[in-house]
Amino acid sequence: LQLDSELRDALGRGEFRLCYQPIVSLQNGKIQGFEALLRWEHPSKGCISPLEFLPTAEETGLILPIGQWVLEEACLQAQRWQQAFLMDPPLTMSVNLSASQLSQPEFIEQVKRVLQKTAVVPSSLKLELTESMAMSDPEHTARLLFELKAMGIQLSLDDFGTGYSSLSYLSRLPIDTLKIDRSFVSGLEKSSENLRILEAIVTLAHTLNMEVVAEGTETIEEVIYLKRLNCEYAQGYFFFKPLGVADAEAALRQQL
Ligand code: G
Ligand code: G
Ligand code: MN
Ligand code: NA
Repeated sequence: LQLDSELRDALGRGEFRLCYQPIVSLQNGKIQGFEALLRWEHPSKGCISPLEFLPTAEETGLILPIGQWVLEEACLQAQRWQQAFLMDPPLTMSVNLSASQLSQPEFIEQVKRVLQKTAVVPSSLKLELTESMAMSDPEHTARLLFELKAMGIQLSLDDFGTGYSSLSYLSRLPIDTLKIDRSFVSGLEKSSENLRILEAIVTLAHTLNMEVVAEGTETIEEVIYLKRLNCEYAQGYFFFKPLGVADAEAALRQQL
């Protein structure tokens, strides 16, 4: 499999696209925003998940131009939707970052350029990083996150609960949102242990003035528990799968 050489050409050939998974308010059931999820439409192999090509993209450094493309495309889409669907607050767009993007010296400049070029409201862009990314170079990451925050951008900690972050360090980072990993959410109604962990994470987040997104919400039972725990948002197949642009627009139109 010539993954790396094919990956190199994929960007130029326009083979990448983004799916958008709605993030839903548990208070009113409305779409608060989307998470942009990368897809590779391979000419012969069909749709390839990022799980399959991100490791190669990281190794080869191709993640940098790909990540830049993702950021720009997601911001463009967010700006279009904000114009077409007036919401208060404006709908958010969450974008996953990779470790190498964060360690790139030009990262802040690139984000600034994308914000200018796309004219998206900075506070509606949410950048997602994982605990391990935050922990790998704590001082550098902290400085970077405060700079992004000063630009008005929101920050989310992805897959929360699966990493090894230091809570004292985390509490000093300007994170707006904890995204609870789906391993704690799925089967919530059948696992009193998961339920207690979830309750503890929500309490922790609220103590630190963070909001909570429950990932991988698949059943009505999970939704009922999450509401009871005062979790603000949910994302998952119970509400929506990752959607193409047309389906995402149909979902937005439905709630007008
Ligand atoms: O889209 P899916 O749910 O299959 O995503 C699989 C994994 O790929 C997830 O861990 C997700 O965070 C990651 N991922 C999806 N899109 C992007 C992206 O644009 N950039 C990075 N770095 N990771 C992504
Ligand atoms: O790591 P990250 O949280 O960014 O990854 C998001 C991934 O989770 C995407 O690959 C998306 O397709 C997947 N996903 C979204 N909702 C659900 C769900 O309800 N159940 C499961 N199993 N996966 C989901
Ligand atoms: Mn994510
Ligand atoms: Na996640």
